[in-house]
Amino acid sequence: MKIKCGFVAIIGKPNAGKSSLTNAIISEKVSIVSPKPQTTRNNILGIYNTNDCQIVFVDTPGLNQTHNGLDDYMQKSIKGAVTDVCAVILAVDITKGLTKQETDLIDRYNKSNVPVVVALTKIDLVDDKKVFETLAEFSPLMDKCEVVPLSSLKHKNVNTIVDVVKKFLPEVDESQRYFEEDMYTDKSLRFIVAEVIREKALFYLDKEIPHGIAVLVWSFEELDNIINIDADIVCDKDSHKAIILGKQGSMLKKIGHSARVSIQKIVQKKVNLNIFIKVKPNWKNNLEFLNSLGYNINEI
Ligand SMILES: Nc1nc2c(ncn2[C@@H]2O[C@H](COP(=O)(O)OP(=O)(O)OP(=O)(O)O)[C@@H](O)[C@H]2O)c(=O)[nH]1
Ligand SMILES: [Mg+2]
Repeated sequence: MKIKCGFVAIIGKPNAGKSSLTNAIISEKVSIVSPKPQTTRNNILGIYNTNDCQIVFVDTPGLNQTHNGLDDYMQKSIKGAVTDVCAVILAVDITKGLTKQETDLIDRYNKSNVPVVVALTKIDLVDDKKVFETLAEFSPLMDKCEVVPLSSLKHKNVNTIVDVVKKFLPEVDESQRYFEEDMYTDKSLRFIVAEVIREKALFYLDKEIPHGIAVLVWSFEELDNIINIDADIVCDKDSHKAIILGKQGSMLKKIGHSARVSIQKIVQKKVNLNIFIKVKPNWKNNLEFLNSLGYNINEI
């Protein structure tokens, strides 16, 4: 049997709703989401499988300036994600509107014959009038891209965007699926657990601290009825360590509790989670450490 099969990159500004859209399409927590920009740090595959197609969505970090080794890696990841894709989904937050950066990108992909589908995200936050006005802003670009207004939160038009990108995929023999049909991401459970801890830390911590941390799961022991997990939250400075710990460990407790609840939902098992805080100055420029986090610097 023939199926539609291929890769589709999801790109856009930080906080545009790329990871939320990935999760909504896949109906699993593939990629972490937070109100803070620059949540996603590497390309994460969300694999959409049906009888007649396999679409490999590549969730990417937000388009941004680079200041250190990690930023560099994040921006290179985006470039890597858009090579050899059948289409690009450009996420545009409707509450922020269309900017020159996005119209330039649409032009650039158009010139390289890469189909662009704009996901106009977060429409649940605006009224219909705003949706129509924003769609009108796209009218000069209508021969260069398709636009799907959607809400990942309310699951509105999420299936529509899947149908739209599907038509850009080649038809191949069923045996040519890139991944097994029951796989929904390329990431290991260990990586997902580390990301969930980081998501909770991003949620509870403020200012520059969320962007200065990394999470390393260094022990993952799955027993019959429980999973024992040991992880480090790594930060840059002693002063950050004190904040992450909180008064009498209260902040770390909050992060640990909500991470454990989320992880238990994913693994459908009881979880014993121990989190430690380590200070590692300048870790964002430490390539060996970045590799140990699962950011495969050498692969891109
Ligand atoms: N109301 C509403 N909020 C949304 C929707 N989609 C995303 N968000 C919120 O927007 C914020 C950013 O969402 P993410 O999915 O993390 O955005 P992202 O583009 O992956 O961000 P980075 O990884 O930082 O580049 C979060 O607070 C989400 O809850 C939506 O459809 N409706
Ligand atoms: Mg993201």
